[in-house]
Amino acid sequence: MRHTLPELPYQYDSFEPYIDEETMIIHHLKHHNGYIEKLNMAIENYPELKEKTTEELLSNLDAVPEEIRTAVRNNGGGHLNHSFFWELLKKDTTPSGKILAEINLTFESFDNFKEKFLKSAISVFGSGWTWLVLNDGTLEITNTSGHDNPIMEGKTPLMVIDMWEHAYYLKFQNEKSEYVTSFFNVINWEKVNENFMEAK
Ligand code: MN3
Repeated sequence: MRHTLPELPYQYDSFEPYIDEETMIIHHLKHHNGYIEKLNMAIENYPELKEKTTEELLSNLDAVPEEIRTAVRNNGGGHLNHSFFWELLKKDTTPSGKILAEINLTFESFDNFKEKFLKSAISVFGSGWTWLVLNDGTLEITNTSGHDNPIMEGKTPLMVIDMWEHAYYLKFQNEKSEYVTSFFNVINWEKVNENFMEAK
């Protein structure tokens, strides 16, 4: 199977003014697609790897031959993380249900969670991602570097923000915290709640 670019269930301008249209277009058609092309190239001569999903590849990198392991890690991770990220964007949802209750329990309040998430995100050095994950039944905020995914450490991703410069630089330049604050207006909390219920 060849990996292909997932179509987005919304228009590129759907998240204005929080995420600009131009960034969405370049991010999806150039960056995400680039990872997919490089992943397909890396596994081209490995029929057994072509049968695997990106989740399967990333959660067991030891099964990937050493000569293509870095390429699979970077580009398979890029494909997996972006596919997950796109699904988490939606305007006008509010945190509610079980996930909100769990956030309040773990972080004392939603505002406290938001503050911790923001701090963690702006502390990403170089390129990486900031995640809300379930780790052994407990909510946790964690950063990964490059395109690493928490499943590589046995954690289940619930929500994520892309902290690579290509995700925000056109609109926010070096104002990382404005980007993260803005992102909080387009988090699909229905989807995060769904991810949480599945992970439990
Ligand atoms: Mn990106």
